[in-house]
Amino acid sequence: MARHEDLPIPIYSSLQPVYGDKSPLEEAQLRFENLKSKFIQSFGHPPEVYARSPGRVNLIGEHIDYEGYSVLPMAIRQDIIVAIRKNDQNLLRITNVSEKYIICTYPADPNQDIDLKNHIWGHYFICGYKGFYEYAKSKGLDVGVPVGLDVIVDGTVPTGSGLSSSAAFVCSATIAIMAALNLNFPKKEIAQLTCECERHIGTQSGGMDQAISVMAQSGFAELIDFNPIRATDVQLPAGGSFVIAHSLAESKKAVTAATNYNNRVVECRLAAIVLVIKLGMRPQEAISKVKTLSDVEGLCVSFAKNHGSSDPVLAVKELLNEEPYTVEDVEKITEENLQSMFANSPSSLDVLKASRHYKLFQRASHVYSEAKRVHAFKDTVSSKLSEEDMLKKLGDLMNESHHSCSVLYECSCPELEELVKICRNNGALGARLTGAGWGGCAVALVKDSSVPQFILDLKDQFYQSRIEKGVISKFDLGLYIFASKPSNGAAIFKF
Ligand code: NG1
Repeated sequence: MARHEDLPIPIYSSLQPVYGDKSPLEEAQLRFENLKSKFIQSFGHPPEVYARSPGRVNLIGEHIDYEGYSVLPMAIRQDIIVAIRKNDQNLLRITNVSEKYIICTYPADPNQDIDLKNHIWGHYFICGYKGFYEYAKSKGLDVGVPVGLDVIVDGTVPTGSGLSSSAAFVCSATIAIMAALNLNFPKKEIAQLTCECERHIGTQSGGMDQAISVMAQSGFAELIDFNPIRATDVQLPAGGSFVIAHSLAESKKAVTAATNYNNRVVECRLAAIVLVIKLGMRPQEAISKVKTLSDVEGLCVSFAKNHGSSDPVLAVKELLNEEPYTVEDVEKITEENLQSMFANSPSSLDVLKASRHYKLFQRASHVYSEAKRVHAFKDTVSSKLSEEDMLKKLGDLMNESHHSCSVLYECSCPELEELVKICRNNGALGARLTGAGWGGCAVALVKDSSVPQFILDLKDQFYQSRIEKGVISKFDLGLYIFASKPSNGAAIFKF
């Protein structure tokens, strides 16, 4: 049987296979009807085809996808739907059902530059448009002259929440563009191509979000491996639920890339290069060959073995300084100017402009230990432990992951720390930030039977004061805290 990543995106003529029945189906029917009528209002004709892609919650494996390590997310039911139709105006006209989002118009030109200094929501559609034509060119596909498109978007994934609204949008946009041209490809290719699409927004995105959004299977979390991309179904234990709770601090990943997300990508690369030089590789060779910490893990493990361990963190402890490295410290070891080392990557040069110190020891320790926790999580789920012990062990791994993200990777924030603590104080078996961090959501593992009380306790202890201050309305609470079971991946609808 073909693995599901080898299959194309499913095409359905009804909503039921994706949205199930009862209220989720009714809610989806309303959204699609609304999308269609707004499309007709805006463009004077109905859409030809629709694509949807879900957000995700990462259960474990944070900030390691871009280092080549496996991660373990699941899709959530919140998604982004794109309705689309070709036009003969040579324009990309992108609208949203919510009036919060301005109408964006771009030329139908895949070679246009995206104005990164001016973050507009429609840019994410252009990421998909550019990426699709680059992919077609690299494959030698004849897709004709670039087409104009009329587009309307409806999203339920909260933005800036660590639930990957950006990837859900880039994936649904790219799949809609393909569907408008009657094209479809194996999911693993779409996962790779949409990851590359999103890099047009200026973050050095790792690929987890696009992979799970495209390849998710209802009822399963997925172990996502990279190089090549693969998804393996992971059946989560019955009796436990994952509750997602928003810290109400918005994580502006694209805007803060130079000091946060991309900064960590650069620090990991420097850590990998310094480690491998300390292990004996010539600096020039290290710079040209080594991109990620996973590239040098084998050498770190050999080093550890000579010291009676198999843990690459031992090499980090022995070979890297705990004190932050200055630019001069790194350049002395690498015998190369950092500006020239990253000359081909404008977003990395922005990192160098914004930062004079690099915490190589801390970042590498996080990455190697987090990579191990992902496999420990997967092994625990498939072990013969009793359900009680299994849930406890999974919770412990989530707590360890949060500690590492917070202390070593420094991607938490005060609101997330408060929220995670409240989750644990109210019976969560484990709780951690999820996604890039610096705001956004926490995910807590809670016994099924305790979920309703847990949500009430969080409401009292975290959200009530924020409702009173007017940060959120009590009527919107369901958008900020909810339990989630693993949902379906991307789909195309032709009615
Ligand atoms: P968010 O910001 O939660 O969508 C980001 C990256 C992931 C991964 C996580 C951290 C994008 C689109 N996503 O997720 O690839 O690196 O941070 O684990 O950049």
